[in-house]
Amino acid sequence: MKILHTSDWHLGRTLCGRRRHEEFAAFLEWLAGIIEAHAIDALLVAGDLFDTSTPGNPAQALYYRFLCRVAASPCRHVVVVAGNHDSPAFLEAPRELLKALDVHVVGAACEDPADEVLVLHDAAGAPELIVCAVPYLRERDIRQVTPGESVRDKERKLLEGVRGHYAAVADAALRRREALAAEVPIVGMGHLFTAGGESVEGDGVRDLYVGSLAHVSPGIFPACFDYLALGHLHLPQTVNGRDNARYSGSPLAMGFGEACQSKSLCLVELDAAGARVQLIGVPVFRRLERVRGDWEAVSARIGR
Ligand SMILES: [Mn+2]
Repeated sequence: MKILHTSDWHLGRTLCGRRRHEEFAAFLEWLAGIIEAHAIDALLVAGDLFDTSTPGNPAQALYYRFLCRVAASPCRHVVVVAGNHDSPAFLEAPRELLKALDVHVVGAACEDPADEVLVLHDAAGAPELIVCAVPYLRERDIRQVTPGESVRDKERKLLEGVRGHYAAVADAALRRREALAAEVPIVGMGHLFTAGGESVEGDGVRDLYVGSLAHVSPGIFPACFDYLALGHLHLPQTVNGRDNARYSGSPLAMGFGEACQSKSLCLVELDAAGARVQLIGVPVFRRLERVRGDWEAVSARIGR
């Protein structure tokens, strides 16, 4: 089974006040082509689909048009979880309608962790993949506030909350698999910062978590995940060197700080032997460049 993992599209994001609609449109057009060319069975989008909780109409139009195109392609499933930039309510509003297109959306942590477990079926109706679709976990989802707690108590409770949530969802997934009595792979999703992760200055990532969700250690993720598809960090990277646990990274450079990064998607092939990952480079739809020097040098560079 072939899975495509991406995240952090940030549709609607502007750069120095300029709209980037054409770049986003070009990316989604290219992505739809990749899904068709590689005969992808499931597309996983690990959060931050939109840049703000109230995306404008052009960004929404891109998103829905893309989902309709993928729904009409041989790609059988799309799973979307919310990131810290997304509004859970906005993403989930068309949930029932999208379900009819085989697009599954989880905007907020569910009261019953089993509700974040999706069993996806192949064309013949047999289960082919279990997805633990964990969205960005907000403080209120995972932490009970008690009077008089210290900053350290708060951090500890957050980390325990994240670990507990992943453990509960993984447990539910294992129970579902047992009930299916079929050797179906399990894929985890999430949108969070794991310790050791890399970000760069000016990508809008680093400052998000100051004073909020702490950096979880890679050890909190349950061992039953055959692959872990994460979002939040914009630089493509593995989690702690594990080939089957990755941040896909953002497909477009979100700022000049990311201008020199090569952007990619993760194409994951799952079979009895496990997960094999191949990176697919995303073309640069508009080149960003920092120019330094005196005016003569800068103006000469711009003129070229
Ligand atoms: Mn992001």
